[in-house]
Amino acid sequence: MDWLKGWFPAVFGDPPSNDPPPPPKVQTDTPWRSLESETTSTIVQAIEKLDRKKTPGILVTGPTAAGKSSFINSCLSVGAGRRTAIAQSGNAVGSYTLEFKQYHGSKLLSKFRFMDSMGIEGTFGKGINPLDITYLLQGHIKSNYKFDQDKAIDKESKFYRHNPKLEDKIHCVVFVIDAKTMKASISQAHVDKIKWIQNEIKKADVPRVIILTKCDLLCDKVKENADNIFKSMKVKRAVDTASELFSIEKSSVYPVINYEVDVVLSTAKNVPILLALGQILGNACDFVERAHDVSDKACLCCWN
Ligand SMILES: Nc1nc2c(ncn2[C@@H]2O[C@H](COP(=O)(O)OP(=O)(O)OP(=O)(O)O)[C@@H](O)[C@H]2O)c(=O)[nH]1
Ligand SMILES: [Mg+2]
Repeated sequence: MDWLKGWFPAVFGDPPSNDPPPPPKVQTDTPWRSLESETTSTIVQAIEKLDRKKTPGILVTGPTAAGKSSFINSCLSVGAGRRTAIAQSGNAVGSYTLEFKQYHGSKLLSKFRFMDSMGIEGTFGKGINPLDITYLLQGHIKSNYKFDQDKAIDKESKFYRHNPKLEDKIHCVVFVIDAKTMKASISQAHVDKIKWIQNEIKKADVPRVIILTKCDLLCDKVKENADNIFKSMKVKRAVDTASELFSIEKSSVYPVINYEVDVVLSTAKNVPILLALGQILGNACDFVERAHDVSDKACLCCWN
């Protein structure tokens, strides 16, 4: 009977195939994130129009070595229109950044403050103390404070600010995650710690954005040509995973390639960074606006 199947596949159906399933698609022809109306100049114009009342503050946090300091440098570079590398980045055992540092943007980013912090680690008692993040949110920690992994800031410390003003607080939190090692290197304990921190941020009603760095290391096509970032299926899948892992909408997850060894800026790297900046800065300004409304309508003393 088997020979009949070969002659009449329509009746007997196709014989089962032993071929392996096709590999997942590497790249799409049209970008999976629509950039139709988002050109460099429209994003820049939108950023220029933002109201910078009370120097909006952006806290950059996330796991150790994810590219937090590099992301700050990338943003400051795009804002200034030239390469700057003020935030120290590099590799170390544990976090390379040990102190709380505040950087003021220039030109496009004038009045915005970017704050760098020690990395979050999966092990208990290692990396930034999660409670310090809650103090940072409320503006209680002053610049140059050296984080203590064993305990949160002491209220007696000269770096503790007792009466933070609105301009000392955080108005948007940026979580930086390494796109390549996101799933492999984040243990459940690490995810739980990050989720606890994210919950504190939610409680404080501060907006969150996720940045996926190192997309060049995640996908060869992106490494070959940074323009492929929104066509790469690997990058798209990383966005989906981050959205699920950290319970945040996909539209708040931004893949980028940080400026590292480059000495000049390129449009291909600028566009994803600018897209992210558009949302981060917009969120921060909205938060300041809301805080103003609250202080106008209700308790003035809360916001100083
Ligand atoms: N290829 C590539 N390397 C990156 C990217 N972003 C950061 N790096 C590299 O990753 C390493 C760590 O970057 P940092 O910016 O210091 O990371 P961090 O999150 O500030 O690290 P800690 O301060 O130690 O918590 C450095 O060697 C960077 O050059 C990226 O988008 N692509
Ligand atoms: Mg750092």
